[in-house]
Amino acid sequence: WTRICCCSAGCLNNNNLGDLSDLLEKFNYVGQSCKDIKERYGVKTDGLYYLQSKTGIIYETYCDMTTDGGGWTLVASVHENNLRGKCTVGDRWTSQQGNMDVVPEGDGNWVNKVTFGNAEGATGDDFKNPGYYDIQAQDMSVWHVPNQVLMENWKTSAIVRYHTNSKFFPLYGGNLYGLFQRFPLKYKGGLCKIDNGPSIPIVFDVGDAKYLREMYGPNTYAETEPGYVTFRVFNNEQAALAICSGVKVNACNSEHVCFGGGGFFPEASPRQCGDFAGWDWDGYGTHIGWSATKTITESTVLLFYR
Ligand code: 3S6
Ligand code: CA
Ligand code: CA
Repeated sequence: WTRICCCSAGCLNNNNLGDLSDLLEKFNYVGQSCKDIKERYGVKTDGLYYLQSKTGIIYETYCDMTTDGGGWTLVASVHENNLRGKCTVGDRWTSQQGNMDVVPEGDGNWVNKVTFGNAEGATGDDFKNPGYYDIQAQDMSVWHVPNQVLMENWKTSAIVRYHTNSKFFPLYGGNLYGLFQRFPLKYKGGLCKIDNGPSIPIVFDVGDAKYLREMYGPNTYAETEPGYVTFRVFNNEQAALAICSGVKVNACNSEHVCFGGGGFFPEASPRQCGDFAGWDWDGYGTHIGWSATKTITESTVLLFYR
């Protein structure tokens, strides 16, 4: 047959039915999260899937369907496009408006519903999708992947990969959006260390705790304890930082081991303002003093929920 149905809008035929089935193929598996898709359809393949938020937004993101049983949804990436630009364009996870005490919360993207970027481009620029605020999660997974690596190689190219397994998110609002409502990222919003947020133990899928801790500057070793992910810490000058990947911080020069945060970093202004804060304090990528390695400085942080 060549036509199965005609109406005033036209006919369905072999050609456009083929197109339609190609389109529908993409929606074979749809769910509110990668965990939802895994549980509904039993899929075991890493890659891009369509998700639908509670409010009906359809979006595409990467699912890790294998690590520790799979079901991990990529919800965001934190990419540093130019560590020498201090709260300039691209610093969406701190401020793109300059280092300014009159904008203490910076761009506010940790606690709003603005989305940006795309999944395939997540190692080339910042990414944030509706899952960031929509998915009620239990645990978090973090990958540090060298900038510009292609999606099919993320998993094998990651310098470190780890996840939490304590189901901590429900205690703190169900996801990062909820956590940072409870622990605001605001300059002068609290004091180091008494107002710092939670440190959650992590288990490594690639690399280990010591390797990750030692990616930060040698001077930071005395201020950190490996094997945790830490949220919302203040530094000596009351700047707020969002996430300290791989470490608990026991002192207050946290700008060298944490990323993201509010809009004002007083010490040697504007040198610590930007998505990767003061990771270049003793030179870019030098791994001297307070400076991180070039490897971690030039890697994007991928954030997953499950
Ligand atoms: C181990 C060297 C300590 O140097 C200090 O670190 C210096 O006095 C400060 O200016 C500097 C920064 O606060 C590091 O964050
Ligand atoms: Ca950025
Ligand atoms: Ca300092």
